[in-house]
Amino acid sequence: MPKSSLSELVIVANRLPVDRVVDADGEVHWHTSPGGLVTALEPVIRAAKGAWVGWPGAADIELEQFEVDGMTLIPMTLSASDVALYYEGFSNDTIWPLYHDVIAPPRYRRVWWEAYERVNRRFAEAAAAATAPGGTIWVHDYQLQLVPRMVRNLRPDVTIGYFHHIPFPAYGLYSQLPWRRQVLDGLLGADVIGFQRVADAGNFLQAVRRQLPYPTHKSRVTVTDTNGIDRSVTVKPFPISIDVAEYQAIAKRPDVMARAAEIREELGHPRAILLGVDRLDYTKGIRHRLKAFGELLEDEDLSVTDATLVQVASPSRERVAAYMQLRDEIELTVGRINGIFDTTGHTAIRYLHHSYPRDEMVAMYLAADVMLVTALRDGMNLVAKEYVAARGSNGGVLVLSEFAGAADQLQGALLINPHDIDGMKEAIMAAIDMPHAEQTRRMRAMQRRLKRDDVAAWAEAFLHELHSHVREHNE
Ligand code: GDG
Repeated sequence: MPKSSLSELVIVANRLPVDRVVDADGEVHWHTSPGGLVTALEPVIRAAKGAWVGWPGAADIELEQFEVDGMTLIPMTLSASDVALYYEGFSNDTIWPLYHDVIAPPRYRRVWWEAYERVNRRFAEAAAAATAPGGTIWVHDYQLQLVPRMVRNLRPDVTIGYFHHIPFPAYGLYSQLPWRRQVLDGLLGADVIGFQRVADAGNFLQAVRRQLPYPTHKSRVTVTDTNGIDRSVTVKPFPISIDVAEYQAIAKRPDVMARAAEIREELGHPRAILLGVDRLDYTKGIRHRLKAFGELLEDEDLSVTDATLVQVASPSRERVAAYMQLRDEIELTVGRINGIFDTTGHTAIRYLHHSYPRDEMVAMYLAADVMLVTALRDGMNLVAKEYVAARGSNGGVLVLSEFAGAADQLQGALLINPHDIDGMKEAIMAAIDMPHAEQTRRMRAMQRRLKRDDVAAWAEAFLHELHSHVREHNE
């Protein structure tokens, strides 16, 4: 890259923030995907003439770097074997289950680890080559845990941040990882390491104390680099959020409100619509949710005219065996429950194995009286925050797992332990029966907090910490 086009700020994430769109003439275009991360980072990236290093999402795509909405995108090519070993293997079949409290058994395979190292190195090299002298590199998530150290070795002049979107497990589980020291050392290449929850940061610090000879004090680790020089690393929680104003605005649009009314009508106007929106993932507690709802119908606490559960389960990681098995189990359970309880006019569970446009998701949030977020373990869970933002003054009840990071901020929810099926059943009934005044009181409190702590505030807090860390340690 010519020196003049080097960037002051480079984001490194597994995925580029764009979707590939093929128009009627067969021409390929790239549109920024409307995720919260892009929205939050777009203004900062634009101001810094920033770049984003990532994978376009399909194997063997070779692309030159290109510009979208004032951002330079630097696409990384992954071969079919890289996808199978680094992405589906080590990232999604080793780290993902291990870091989510081994809900599914993690598989430890040396060829996957070797591919993970190899691909992390290529991301690090691309980021190092794109960054201006003294610039900033912000690495995202569990697919790229080795990148901070690799970048530091290549570019000791740059400031490096890392944000971890998923949980960091307790030491007793983390210690299973055959490459536990290498991963900690990879992360400690950063100046600031951000986690979702206080507990995640605590687990990480505990793992460092048990595995590495570096002293820790409060939220600091003193790392001795290979050059013998001591360096301080800050480890802190930065709970991520959503673009609250954007969700509020969509929810107020007449077409979206009309669509919400239409959804209620299509479902036959049950007394209560319950909603679940998740990637089809074993961490999300979809089976536990179905079990609780099925038992409420069986016990005759509810009937299909009282309540319908709409479950959006968007397709995810479909080539990983644990996900194929989960899909079979969920579809079997939904079929059983519907077979027993459906009538010609009403369904117990409307199961939707699709992805929807964001407007349609917001219409569903508006149509739903009760939102069920029953994750067994979840870094944050943005769906919970989106529901709260979209509701405005319409009331509605959020039933939220205490094992989702969002539970730390959304205290007005009915908090549950999803392993306790009886407790979940009670919370669902309490949600359905909650007086409207109490619903709005709880919603308002959550909305106030959410408005203050939106995704822009999150990005600002992280970058502020990163820059003050550097000032403190260079003076
Ligand atoms: C990881 C962590 C952490 C889902 N289906 C559709 C759709 N979605 C959108 C939701 C939401 C996002 O996807 C999912 O975010 P979550 O936070 O709920 O969960 P993960 O995908 O597991 O995300 C998580 C997050 O990273 C951020 O740090 O919170 O803990 O696991 O925005 O609305 N969007 C559309 N159609 C769908 O069918 N348009």
